[in-house]
Amino acid sequence: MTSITPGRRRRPLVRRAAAVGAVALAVASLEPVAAAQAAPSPVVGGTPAAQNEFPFMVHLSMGCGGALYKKDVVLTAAHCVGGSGSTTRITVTAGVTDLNSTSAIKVKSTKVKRAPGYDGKGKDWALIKLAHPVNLPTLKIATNSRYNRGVFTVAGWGTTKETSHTGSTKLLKATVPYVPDSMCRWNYGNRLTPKDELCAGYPQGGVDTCQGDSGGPMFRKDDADHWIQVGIVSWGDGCARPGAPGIYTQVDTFAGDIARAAAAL
Ligand code: 4AZ
Repeated sequence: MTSITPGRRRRPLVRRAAAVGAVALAVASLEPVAAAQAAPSPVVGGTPAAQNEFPFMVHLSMGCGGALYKKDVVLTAAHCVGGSGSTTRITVTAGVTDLNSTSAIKVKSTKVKRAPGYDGKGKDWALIKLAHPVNLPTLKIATNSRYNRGVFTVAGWGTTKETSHTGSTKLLKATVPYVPDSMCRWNYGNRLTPKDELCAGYPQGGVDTCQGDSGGPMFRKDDADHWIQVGIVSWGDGCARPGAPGIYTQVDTFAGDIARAAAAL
């Protein structure tokens, strides 16, 4: 049994899901306690996603998003989980846009692998192993920086505004343009870890990921017109504020680590 310790908290404004995940995992192999309640939640300035539009999208019971990396492995954010180790406490909901749908596929976790060395700054990725594979398409991850540009799609069940604590149970989607690190630094300064993080959003704000979207994918089409994941919803100063882009884990930086961790999970 490996250690399961709550992650260090920082940026309380935007990392509320972290604490929930930490609690969920911290108790994972200990005594049962009340399960952490997932905030029903979705993306500021978004529109409903169609059934089967993003079949790799999953919802995690601690109130985060994720994407199917393998049929039995979900890629999410490190700040959504409390550490690495065995846990059956996470329920993964797949195959639906409506979390209340009777056709939802629900699978329990067996293990979590959080990014080695994760300390709340950068490295915001984690893998969740499922009790059994689900028969749904996976989302390929970027292995180089060539797709870290252009316009990205984000999707999630997070809140629809910064001040909300609840949202829709339906999956929402939005598109947000790439923001270069040099511009992203205008707002975030040294809080941004450029090699570990990608920024996206409109200068005027209005469209963004928000609380509860964490761990979900940011993706675009590759040259072969297939979806490719370039980011993981990580943090930001509030949601959809002018001049404060959303911050995403830069997936290509960790593609090798993620592949090795998934193979070993
Ligand atoms: C959150 O609390 C969160 N605007 C996720 C993404 C963003 C802000 C907050 C980006 O999970």
